[in-house]
Amino acid sequence: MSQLKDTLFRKIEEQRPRVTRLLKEYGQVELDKVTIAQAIGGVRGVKCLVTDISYLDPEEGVRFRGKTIPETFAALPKVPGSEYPYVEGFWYFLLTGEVPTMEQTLEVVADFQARRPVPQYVFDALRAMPRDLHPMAMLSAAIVVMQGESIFAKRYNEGMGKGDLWDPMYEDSCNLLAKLPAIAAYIYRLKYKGDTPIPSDPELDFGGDFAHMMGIAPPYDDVARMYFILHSDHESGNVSAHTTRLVASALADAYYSLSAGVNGLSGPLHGLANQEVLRWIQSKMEKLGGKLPTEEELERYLWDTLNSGQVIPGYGHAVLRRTDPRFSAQMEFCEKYLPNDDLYRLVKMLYKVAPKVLQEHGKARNPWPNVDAQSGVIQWHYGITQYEYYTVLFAVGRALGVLANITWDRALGYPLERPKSITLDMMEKTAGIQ
Ligand code: HAX
Repeated sequence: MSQLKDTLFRKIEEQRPRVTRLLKEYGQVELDKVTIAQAIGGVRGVKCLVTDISYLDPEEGVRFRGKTIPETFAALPKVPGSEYPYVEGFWYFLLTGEVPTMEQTLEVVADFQARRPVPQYVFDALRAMPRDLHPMAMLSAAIVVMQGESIFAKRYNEGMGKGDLWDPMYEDSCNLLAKLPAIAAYIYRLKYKGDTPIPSDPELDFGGDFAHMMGIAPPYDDVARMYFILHSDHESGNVSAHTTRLVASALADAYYSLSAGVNGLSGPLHGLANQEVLRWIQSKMEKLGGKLPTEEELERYLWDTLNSGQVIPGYGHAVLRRTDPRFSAQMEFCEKYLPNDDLYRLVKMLYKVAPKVLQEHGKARNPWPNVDAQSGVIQWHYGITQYEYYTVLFAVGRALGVLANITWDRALGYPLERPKSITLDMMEKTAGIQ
């Protein structure tokens, strides 16, 4: 057994009695009451999901395994010559809650390198798809087309105990994760670079190999590492994480579950917002003949967008009530590497003007930027000018969090998810409406 799997197993053995005790002895303790507004309003704020992988505080932002984003970046072993950590070490950390040593990290790097080769039929399937298909649809299809590789499905069909389900879920998750950079880069080179895929470099780490297969020079390898880690997890209630978890709760394997989660991520109110941000910003610059707008012009543009009934992309959040620390982490990168980039300067100006306008508008509960307000700008700077591709990058990162979650869901034996519905009649009766 690898050090990661060994540590994970030890952690699972520690956690299981905690869940059993909570259920058996404290099962009737109330966490929250559900109101009509919450039932109609997308279950906002209802505490009914459990995960230890990350927690999203409305004021502070996400903590991965108890660590803030800066603490996470500082703690994990770094790729030599790079300022950012190994994605593989982050996977170890997400799964176990323990910061790995360099040796433990390099063991995962080698393990992922061995799991990396993508079956040829995946590339054949991608090539058979219409080239103008959205890259998220391609990614989702490429994941589910590998379902026949699932160790979980095979072992489940052979018959296995509930307590052992985490093991094949872990194996599928590692196999899938290790292959995602190559699949995502293949989609990019197939669709946008004249069908010129670049083979993987077996010596490189997850982020480094992705940058290499995209054909983009350093520091894009660091952009990839930063981006994948920042987008990995945001507790388990957001659409992509929750969809993955819901599908896996029916004991569907990681291939079916992640493909479903990727479909959820493709919504414009969720992961697609990063492509919308850039489209929105650039259409303003185009109208001005490529010039940066003044603050007054930008403010007018914001009002025009709001008055036409559209949202300001990249602003607002269902849980957060402050600037998203994932936005701030990317801003730090931009300040260092692209302070004079026109789009970045516009993002900065927007950060100054948009919260004030949204507050005045008075609808959004959170007028501050989320992760998507910034991410497309960095990708554009490094030559990825195809907006629609940005959500694929988000999906590769998100896979880390959701796959860690469904491995733990099986380890702790969480059951099939099945919330209860009621009718509008029943609700009106409960509310005392005649
Ligand atoms: N611009 C204009 N109006 C906004 C707004 C924004 N950026 N954010 C929220 N509102 C509006 C909502 O549409 C809602 O209006 P209605 O009452 O007419 O329906 C009202 O303000 C209250 O919404 P809320 O409670 O503040 O926010 P929600 O939890 O309903 O929605 C969203 C959260 C992220 C979907 C929302 O803020 C939004 O649409 N933002 C723009 C799109 C975006 O950036 N999405 C990415 C979010 C991060 C993410 O998940 N990335 O994957």
